[in-house]
This record gives sequence, C-alpha cells and structure tokens, in this order.
Amino acid sequence: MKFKLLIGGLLAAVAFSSHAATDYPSGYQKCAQNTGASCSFSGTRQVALGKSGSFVYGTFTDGVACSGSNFPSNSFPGSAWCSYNKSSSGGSSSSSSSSSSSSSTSSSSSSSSSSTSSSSSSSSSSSSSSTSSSSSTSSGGSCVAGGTISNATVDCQGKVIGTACGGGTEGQAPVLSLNNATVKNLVINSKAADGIHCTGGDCRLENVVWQDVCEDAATNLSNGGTLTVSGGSSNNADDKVFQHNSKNSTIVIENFAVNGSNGKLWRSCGDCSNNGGPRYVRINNVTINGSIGDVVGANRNYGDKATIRNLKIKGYKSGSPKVCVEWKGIVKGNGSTEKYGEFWNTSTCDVSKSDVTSF
Ligand code: ADA
Ligand code: CA
Repeated sequence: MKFKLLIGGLLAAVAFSSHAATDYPSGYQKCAQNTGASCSFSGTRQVALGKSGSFVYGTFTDGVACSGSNFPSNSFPGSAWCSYNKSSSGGSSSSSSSSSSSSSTSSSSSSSSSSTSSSSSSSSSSSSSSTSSSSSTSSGGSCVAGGTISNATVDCQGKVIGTACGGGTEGQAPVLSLNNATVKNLVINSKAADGIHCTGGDCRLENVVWQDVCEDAATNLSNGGTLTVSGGSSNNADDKVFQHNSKNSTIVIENFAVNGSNGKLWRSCGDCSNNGGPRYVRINNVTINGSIGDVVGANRNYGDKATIRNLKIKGYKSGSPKVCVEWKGIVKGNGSTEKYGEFWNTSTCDVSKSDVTSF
C-alpha cells in the first residue's frame, strides 16, 4: 500500500471544537486508531484525527498511517481516531501555474502529487496581483453559512456549511461571499444554494468540496478579478459548476475533480443583463469522473478565451462530451444566444485534442 504524504496539504494543525461530540466529523468515515494503524482510502482526501468532537486535519493521498506524527502540533497523544472525508478532494493544494507542471506522474489516481506548501497562501498562481492582505488564520469561526469574508485568508479546517437549496432557481443567495479573499478546506453540503460568490478583487478557493451543487458551485462576479479554484471537488451540478459573469476577468480551475451528473464545468454567462467580456478560463489537471453536457461554453463575440490543458474525462470519446463550445452571447432581453458548436485551437478555444485524455 502506498502512503503518500502531501506535505503541502497539511493544515495548520490546531484543534477546534465541533458541535457533535463524536469520534469523527460529519461526512467522515472512521478508519483507524492512532496506533500507527493503516487508514485506507483511495484518492486525495482530508483526514481528521481526534475524538469527542475535537479534530486536527491533514490531506493525504491513498491512505495514511494513523499516527500523531503525521499531524503536527496535534493534541491527541493518547487514544484518538482517524477518519477520512467520504468525498475525495480530487487534488492537493497547489500554487502551480497553468502549465502542466503539477500533473501527476503516477498511475490511476486522479489526484495530483504536487506538494507546494499551502501555508504560503499568497503565492497566487495567477498573473494578476495576489489574493489576500492578511495572513492565514486557523480559525474556522469565519466560515459561517451566509457570511462574507473580505481581505483575508481563512482556513475552515474541514468545516461543513450550507444554507438551503431552491434547485435551479436563479437569484438565490450565496452560501459564502468572498471579497478579495481566500478560503481553504471547506465542505459545502447539499444545502448549497448559489454556492460561493467572488464579488471583488481576487478570490481563491483551495480544497473546497461541494457535496451536492445546488444552482451552481461558484460564480465570479468580480470585474477584472481572478477566481482561482485549486484542489477540491464537486458533485452533481445539474447546470453549471462554475459560472462566470464579470468582465475582463478570469477563472482558474486546477487540480479539481468533477463527480456525478453535470451540465457544464464552466460557462461564460450567455444572457446576463449588462452582459459582455472578455472572460478567461484556464483549466489544468481537471478530472471529470461523472457525466457532463459540454465541458465549457465561451462567448466568441465577447472575446472569451478558454485555455484547457491536461483534462481527463471518464469514458471520453471524440465529440462526447464536447470539450469547448463557442457561443454567441447576448444582453438579457436582446434576442437569443446561439450555439456554434465545438471548436479546437481557435482564439476562443485554446485546446488541442491531445490536451484531453480518456480513462
Ligand atoms: C444562467 C442565467 C443567467 C444567470 C446565470 C447565473 O446562465 O441564464 O442569467 O442568472 O445563470 O448567474 O447563474
Ligand atoms: Ca447562479
């Protein structure tokens, strides 16, 4: 068995209390006691160590020896339990650029083996200015459903939050709003509403897991801003996983896994009021484990550009699903959107057939 420790995925290991006084957090599977016994799982997952509702966390790939030494600064020298998140996080935290430097050389696992430290929070992958002005905090206290995080980096330490889900209804409030902020190690449950909004500056979602996407998982509303999604996974985005509504702006999706049944991974808004662009998406080392309609939809007439590298699609056959679809976008109330079809190596669709592999 392979025990690969993702050093970079280790969290600021600070104990905190959760509400339920159990040996494992909600959504986790108890696996081993902290005697050095094997906690076995596949893929990259958050692992909790603790008991009685108090835990520390790390991120590991393909299992871990349940031992305090794998969880620095832990306060559980005696009897405690390891448990792993039932949802694979689909990748490690990484600050790699959109080149393919972080792709894994290892076999069948969908996860990345990159091990860049997640504590250097502001080493943003994007070329635009870095995300946050304050240093990482280990408090999960700011990770509140319905809350707003501004100009800060918050480590939610695996906290699970949600509000409600009104299906595909547009206009639902977000579960969390970020304004020039980073959130790490957060789980959003099935009450996922309109997901996470980035409303200003640059935002970063690191190792966020959507257990069941409601309307969409996250939206970039920040004009001129970059929303980076690094690590983490989503499940069952009936419509879109990532929605892009702001102009002159970017969404980066890297080291991410898409599970369940989905409409699209990314869509540049087709019919927003005050619609326009350009909008850029950069996708690198993303694994689509479930079904999907089209992977991305870009508006040719607004100068959008989708750059796709190292995309892995389960059961992919040329043309199914369509990878990069070009559209004509419109301003709401001004006619209808038009779908031109799938394109390769155009100014809108920067993707070659060799960038997509089937597994
Ligand atoms: C759809 C809808 C848009 C906008 C968008 C969103 O694309 O047509 O008008 O509401 O969803 O922001 O989720
Ligand atoms: Ca939405």
